Amino acid sequence: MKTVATRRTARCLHVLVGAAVLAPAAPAAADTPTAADAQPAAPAAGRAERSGALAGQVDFLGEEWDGRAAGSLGRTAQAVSASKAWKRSDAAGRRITGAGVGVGVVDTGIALVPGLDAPGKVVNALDLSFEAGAGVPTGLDTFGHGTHVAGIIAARDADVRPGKEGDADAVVGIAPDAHLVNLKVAGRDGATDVTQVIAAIDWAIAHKDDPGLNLRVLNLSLGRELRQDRVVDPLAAAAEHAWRAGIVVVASVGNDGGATPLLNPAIDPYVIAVGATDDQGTEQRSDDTVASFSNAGTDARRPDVLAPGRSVASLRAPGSTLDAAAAPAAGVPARFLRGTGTSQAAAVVSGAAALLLQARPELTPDQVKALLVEGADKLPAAARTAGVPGVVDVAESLARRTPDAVQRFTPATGLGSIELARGGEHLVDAEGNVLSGEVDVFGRTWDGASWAADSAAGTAWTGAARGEQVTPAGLTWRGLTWRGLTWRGLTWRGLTWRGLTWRGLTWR
Ligand SMILES: [Ca+2]
Ligand SMILES: [Ca+2]
Repeated sequence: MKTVATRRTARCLHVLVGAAVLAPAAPAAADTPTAADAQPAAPAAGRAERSGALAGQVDFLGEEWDGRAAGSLGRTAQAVSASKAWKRSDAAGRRITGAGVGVGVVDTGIALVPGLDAPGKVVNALDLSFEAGAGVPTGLDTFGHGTHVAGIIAARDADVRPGKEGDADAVVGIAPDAHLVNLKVAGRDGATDVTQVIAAIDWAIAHKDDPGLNLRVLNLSLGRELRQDRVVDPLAAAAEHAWRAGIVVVASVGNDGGATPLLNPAIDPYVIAVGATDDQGTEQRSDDTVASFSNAGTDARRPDVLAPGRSVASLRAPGSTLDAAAAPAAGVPARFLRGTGTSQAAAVVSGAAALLLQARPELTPDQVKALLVEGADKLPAAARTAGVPGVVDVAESLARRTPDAVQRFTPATGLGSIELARGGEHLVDAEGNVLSGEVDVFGRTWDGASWAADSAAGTAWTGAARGEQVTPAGLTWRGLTWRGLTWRGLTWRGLTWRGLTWRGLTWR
């Protein structure tokens, strides 16, 4: 893992994007929670990698699919009443399944596996990973996190006929007819620099209205510790810029649990901060609780909503890092993995936001957030506990009148430190060179003022032919060309990114 701790060693050995605790290869019968499954916050067996700002877990699920089982996508869709929403229609008479709404996924890429392989389902928009141009197909998920997230948001198997999304054997995500905009920022190791994430957010702002894209939601199943006032933090500012551009930003609160503050950018008050519920491995909802691993935050900032995050079944990226960590044996055919974490919960909410936006395309991000928060249901066990948000109930949100919601927090300037925005997590190359300080991923001096102006104006990216399917070739972000080939010639401190090796692992 190319991350090192500069402070608080115990919890800063992080993969930088939507990391996962890599559980040992323990066979897990489908639908039977494993020991590791039962304790999401603490890796159960001796060899598990504490790798995450968003440490999560994966378990092998196999070929079986029971859409009524705990943790299944079907049950997850019921838990947030998406399955009810699918039976309703928008003003044009189309059923509400997310049709026409684009959801940007800033993650480890997306594998075009069944469920995500329909024409137009995934737009391979941008690949800023170190794998780009290095022999890995553009946008391919070699880590396994992005595909899992994408499946939760918008999977749809080809054999699921319209109107049959709620069938028990239907493999569908929360918004089965939404399309996904693949914004890949990390490769096989799951590591990325904060400037890569910011660049991806900037891309979404600049290209949200490209023909066919209609990018209205941005899923950020990632986060870092906030180490400076969010009003100056560049990552928080990027998220706010997207929000003000009309994009609903959905972010995971983090998997450290307890009173841990929300991660950045979920901690930004504008965005939708999503915590996870634990269904206790049972189908009934009466025993559901806030997941122990879900950051509760502080009085200054709590999660906005909750959604299922325990052992959520979704699509597997064959041959990926998580796949190898979760599969009981190499070569075992399987389509599904179960993932545990607030990454999964955020994906559920991104799907729910897409449903709302199909039904009412005129909604502002503030209104989408208000509708989701107001419609949410208190968990039975938490009904009288202050500061515990409700579980998304998208059917109720759809039934509510559009509120006159306008958030008025102090806007972020983004003029703070890019180094502090890394939250103590750094890329490290094979020679031990650490990417740190007031520089971007190219090692160039970070100019916060000019970046903030470009980002807010949606002009941080140039050179892309709008309306075309975009690859990094020829694209520039603030004067930097993000062509895959340039990675190999990178000369930052003699860095050869392709030689990156896993470092800084902690096993426990
Ligand atoms: Ca339950
Ligand atoms: Ca409700």
